[in-house]
Amino acid sequence: MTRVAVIGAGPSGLAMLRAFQSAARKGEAIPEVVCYEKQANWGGLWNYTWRQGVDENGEPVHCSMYRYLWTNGPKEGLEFADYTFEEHFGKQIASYPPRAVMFDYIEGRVKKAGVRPWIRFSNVVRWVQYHPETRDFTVTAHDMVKDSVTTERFDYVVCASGHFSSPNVPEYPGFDTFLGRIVHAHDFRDAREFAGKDVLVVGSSYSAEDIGSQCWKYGAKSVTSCYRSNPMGFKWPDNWEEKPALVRVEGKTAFFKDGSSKDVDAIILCTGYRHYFPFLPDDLRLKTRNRLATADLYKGVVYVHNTKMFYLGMQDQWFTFNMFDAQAWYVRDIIMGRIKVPEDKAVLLADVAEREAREEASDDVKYAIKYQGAYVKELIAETDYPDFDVDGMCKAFFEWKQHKVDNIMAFRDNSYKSLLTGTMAPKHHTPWVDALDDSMETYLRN
Ligand code: FAD
Ligand code: NA7
Repeated sequence: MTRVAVIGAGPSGLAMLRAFQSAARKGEAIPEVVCYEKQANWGGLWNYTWRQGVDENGEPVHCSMYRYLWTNGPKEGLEFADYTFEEHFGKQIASYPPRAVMFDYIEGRVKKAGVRPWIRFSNVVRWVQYHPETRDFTVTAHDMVKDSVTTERFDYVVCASGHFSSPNVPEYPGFDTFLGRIVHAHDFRDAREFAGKDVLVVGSSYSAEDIGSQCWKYGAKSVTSCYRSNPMGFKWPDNWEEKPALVRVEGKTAFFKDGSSKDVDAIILCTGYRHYFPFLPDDLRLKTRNRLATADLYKGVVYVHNTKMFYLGMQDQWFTFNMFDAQAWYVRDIIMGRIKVPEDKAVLLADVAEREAREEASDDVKYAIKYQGAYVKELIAETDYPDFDVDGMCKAFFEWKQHKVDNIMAFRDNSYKSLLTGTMAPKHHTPWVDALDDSMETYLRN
């Protein structure tokens, strides 16, 4: 029997399981699927833990999320086409759910699909090897509950281990003698820790914006953010200042490229993440920057150097859950022989080069959103994943971008219409700045 190994039970890995399960439900013979998940539960980054550094097994903690995280884009842009928010919650809910609400939604679909028995939890994949003579793989994993290491044979490997977990941690002169706390976004958990403090946020992307906003919301005395390339440029509150690049720190003082300085109590490095696959040998390991057209992936999913190896969710992301679904359905159909991957490697490489060139043709944000929307459409056109209004989602993302420009501390108070059900989301009962309790119970009280 054909065997498929899936590494990771986050949204991407779960999409893979759901894709196979939906084929099985239609009466098709599917391969045996084994999903290895190093955490004790599913949900990937959305499976929140208070832990930092290493987990209960001494493994690097996967979670990069924090308490009080609400989605950074409208939920209407990430809705599963085969499982709507209304189906899950029995009603339409407001547009920027907190993490716990999102976890519940992610879990609802796979609970319904009944795929939990396919997952080996607390199983850390240690090594994957391809055997050219038998044209198959062995996957070696450590079961942390049984404390035993297994090696099993598979015909295909799908790597869905995520790429926002292994932090990129730069060092600046003076860090080793800084008289305060230095933490990377990956280890940031609770904004209340920084109440009453002067906080410096390094970076100018999503983590910098949101972690700075969290600290501000939960009572930081001041927020200073600094950018290496481009400022975020929002209309910040009075006690938030945006500065050019950090140069060095001395004692508690941070010095910036324009010669200015600021005394700070804490430095939060929102300096991004690395694609990191310590369990993969050179011939299988993806090496790419965080971008929309990942290196070496035909159709964004098939590893060009070994077409039995797949990667899900390795792109930088405007689209998330429904893009992972589009990818998973596509990979499923390759494995099940319905979609053929060209045998000529030059054709695969040309596909990658074309995607890269098209991405690089413009650095306009709307262009980038449409680019990824077109990619989602390209994949779903070839599978039976339910068709959905991708252009409508792009439009929602354009509006979201504008809402942030209008008021960065209030963009989450806006509502959107579901592109799946056509229902308008209710306005949330409390403005985001005042909503300090973000439990699921409180959020759903609309
Ligand atoms: P992950 O969620 O990272 O899941 C990967 C899984 O693989 C994990 O469960 C991990 O334990 C497992 N794994 C890793 N290594 C191994 C191994 N060796 N053996 C076994 N298992 C392994 N997206 C949105 O749509 N909206 C948001 O608001 C949003 N906010 C975000 C906020 C933060 C702080 C971050 C970091 C990301 C956010 N994202 C958001 C993007 C996020 O990437 C996706 O939502 C989603 O979690 C990606 O799913 P994934 O399955 O590809 O990866
Ligand atoms: P991103 O989006 O990869 O952004 C990383 C940021 O860190 C970006 O502003 C970089 O600046 C900056 N960076 C990287 N290295 C450095 C150094 N050495 N010094 C200063 N600044 C640096 O990561 P995020 O964590 O913000 O977002 C990741 C995901 O989490 C995202 O998809 C969200 O959904 C949540 P640059 O522009 O490269 O100069």
